[in-house]
Amino acid sequence: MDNFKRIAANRCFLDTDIYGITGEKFSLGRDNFQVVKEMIAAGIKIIQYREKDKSKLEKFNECKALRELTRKNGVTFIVNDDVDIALAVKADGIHLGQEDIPVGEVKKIIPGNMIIGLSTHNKEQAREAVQEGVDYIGVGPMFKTTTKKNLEKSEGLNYLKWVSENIAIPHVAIGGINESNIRQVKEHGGKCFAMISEIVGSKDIKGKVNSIRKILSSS
Ligand code: TZP
Ligand code: MG
Repeated sequence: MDNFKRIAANRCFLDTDIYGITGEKFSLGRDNFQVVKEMIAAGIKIIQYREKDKSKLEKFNECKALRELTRKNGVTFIVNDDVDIALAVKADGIHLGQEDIPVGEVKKIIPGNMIIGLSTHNKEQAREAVQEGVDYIGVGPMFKTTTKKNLEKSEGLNYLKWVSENIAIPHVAIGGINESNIRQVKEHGGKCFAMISEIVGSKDIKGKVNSIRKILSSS
């Protein structure tokens, strides 16, 4: 099955606007379940569970509940880092970083229809990701952000432009994207935009998503 078919088969909406990612400490006191409910109500169709400081059990319990919620609402659910949790809750996909278990090894233990996303920060990593057969790549960071510790170096917008012109698999721009710079990201080839703080840190998630969508549709 090729990437696009696999993504379609998994009801994965990478060609449409916003890729939501959790981050409870940026969520203004709301828990991940509440925030994901609000993201879904705002029409976000792909959501990644990402928590760096919680125990395995906490992450598993949250993912179990979020898997149910996303399934009921036809939303694609991706788990960051933890392949075991992705498998246990039957997530639609797993998102890996350059320092996680290698893609080839992960492929040996996940079902063939599970989506694999891989974060990339430069051309070499993007080319390698294609070779390894991932379904989509994360591209970034676009801008400086304090949301991620040990932020990688990247040529940001220029790297995204190169990806959009040279890499055939779907890509998701990430890192410091907000309402004021998203137009620029789109102008550099961005098609799908991952955001943590701009979405989860918004009091009115639906209002925020609507105004981002207005910008995207007018540019
Ligand atoms: N990978 C590169 S930057 C980043 C991740 C997970 C953090 C994105 O968070 P924000 O708040 O949208 O800048
Ligand atoms: Mg990781």
